Amino acid sequence: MKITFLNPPQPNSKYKFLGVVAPSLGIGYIAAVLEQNNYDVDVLDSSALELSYDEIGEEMLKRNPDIVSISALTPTIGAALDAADKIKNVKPDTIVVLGGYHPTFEYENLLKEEESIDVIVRGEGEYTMLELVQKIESGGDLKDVQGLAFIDDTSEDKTIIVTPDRPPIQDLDELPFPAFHLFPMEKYKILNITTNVATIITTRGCPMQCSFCSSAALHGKHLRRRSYENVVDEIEMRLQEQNIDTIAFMDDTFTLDVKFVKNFCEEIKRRGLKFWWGCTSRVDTLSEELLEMMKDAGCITIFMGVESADQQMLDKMNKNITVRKTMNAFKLARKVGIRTIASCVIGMPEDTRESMKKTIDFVSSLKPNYALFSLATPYPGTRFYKETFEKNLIKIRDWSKYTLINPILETIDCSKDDLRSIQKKAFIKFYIRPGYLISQTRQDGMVLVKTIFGVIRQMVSKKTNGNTDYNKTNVNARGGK
Ligand code: B12
Ligand code: SF4
Repeated sequence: MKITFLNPPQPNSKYKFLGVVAPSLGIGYIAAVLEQNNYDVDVLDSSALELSYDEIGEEMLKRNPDIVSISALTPTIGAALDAADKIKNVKPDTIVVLGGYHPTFEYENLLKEEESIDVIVRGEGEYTMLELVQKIESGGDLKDVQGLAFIDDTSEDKTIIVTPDRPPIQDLDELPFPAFHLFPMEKYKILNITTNVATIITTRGCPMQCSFCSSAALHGKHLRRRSYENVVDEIEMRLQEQNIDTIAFMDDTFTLDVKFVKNFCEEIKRRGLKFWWGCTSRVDTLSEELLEMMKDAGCITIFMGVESADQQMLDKMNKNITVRKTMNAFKLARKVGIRTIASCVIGMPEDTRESMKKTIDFVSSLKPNYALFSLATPYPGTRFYKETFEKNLIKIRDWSKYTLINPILETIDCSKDDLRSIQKKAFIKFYIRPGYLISQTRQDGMVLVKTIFGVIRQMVSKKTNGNTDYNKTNVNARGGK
């Protein structure tokens, strides 16, 4: 039985957030589990390879898989569905499976409206996919596999069968390392530059449960993490096998478990491993001691969620941080000499021009090296989505626009156009400051600073320049307008 994993095409270059094109760890893990169980697996990353739908069709005829498994986020669901249509068109007997964030929460609309989708995997995919493939192979009953949704083909009215949820994988160390050998590694980029950066994830789940976060909705509220030995084993392997010098930890909050981080830093030193790394953090998890240890172990950049300067807004998001803690974390990182990226959200329904201005000014006062101003976006499965949906606040149903740079909501005193303009001005205000430009260029060099400017300009420009925009936008599952 042959299984091809498909990462759908990027509808346009704006989706390449910060110019990042990275291998999907989700697909990498599932493919590794199937390989471990002796299945014939390959990966078609049509985003990295910049394939058109016709080229995807040609690849399917060449590769001839029995099952194609497609991964989809909310903004890529339209592209995933168009790819599924293409696959069914060229090879109607292919079983098409859909998984990932968007299908996990929107399986009902998808199955009812989209004939090309045979099965949806909800939640964590490793063992659900393995059992699904085994069942398909043996001709068994899919109802016995936890974590699936599919149409009951004996029903006349498209009854959907939803099997019980699969409990989260408790021991992440039992998983093989992601099967990166199946990916076109030379195609991956950060800031649109081909890099020698590897991506690794050490945790799943988050106890914080911020209202807008899909990750906590899919991976659950208990932090599950790999042991530090297992993580450092993977790093050692990647340093030996791939031509890399930098590791980007993709965890939502790498520093949530302080003991883990300390052990991890000590283990890197003990094994004498030399590489640069960057990670994400919550402002309430950092101390000077921890930052010193991280720097000593090679950490050069930390991405931190500032979200808002307005305590009321932070509380609304259930963020559980204070403005004071944020100031302290940035001060400490600067003192220790680790670069910071501040990320904030503007345009929550209760945000006002005043509170957004406060946030934008606050970010500059933190003196981060770089800043991101995202527009509040309600992703399916989150509490934020439920609340804004019920209050009829969602103005845009086209899922391809759910990229954090398009206004989806309006606020008390701002229209969508106002929000777009506030976001643009926030970027300009932060980045176009003479003192900032001089100090950043001194630290990171002209080339890097220019590249970052180019990427940000592309992100917030109104123009889109892709040729693979999906073609059906008037249906609910694809995000009717
Ligand atoms: C790393 C990351 C990125 C990276 C790299 C993406 C990549 N290629 O891996 C970059 C920076 C490029 C990125 C960009 C964006 N991202 Co991002 N990203 C993440 C992050 C932090 C980790 C993803 C990851 O590797 N997880 C680890 C793996 C093991 O878990 P997983 O991805 O969930 O996969 C499991 C299941 O979902 C499922 N599964 C997934 N795919 C499939 C496919 C099949 C067939 C099956 C059966 C199962 C399955 O099984 C997997 C294994 O258990 C997540 C948050 C998170 N913790 O997951 C956000 C997240 C996925 N990103 C998100 C978003 C919104 C974006 C952006 C739109 C904007 C942005 N600023 O972040 C862009 C759009 C990218 C695009 N392609 O359109 C949202 C998605 C919400 C949604 N409903 O779509 C998340 C959940 C963040 C959040 N907190 O809300 N992202
Ligand atoms: S935004 Fe970060 S801290 Fe909040 S729930 Fe999501 S992962 Fe946890």
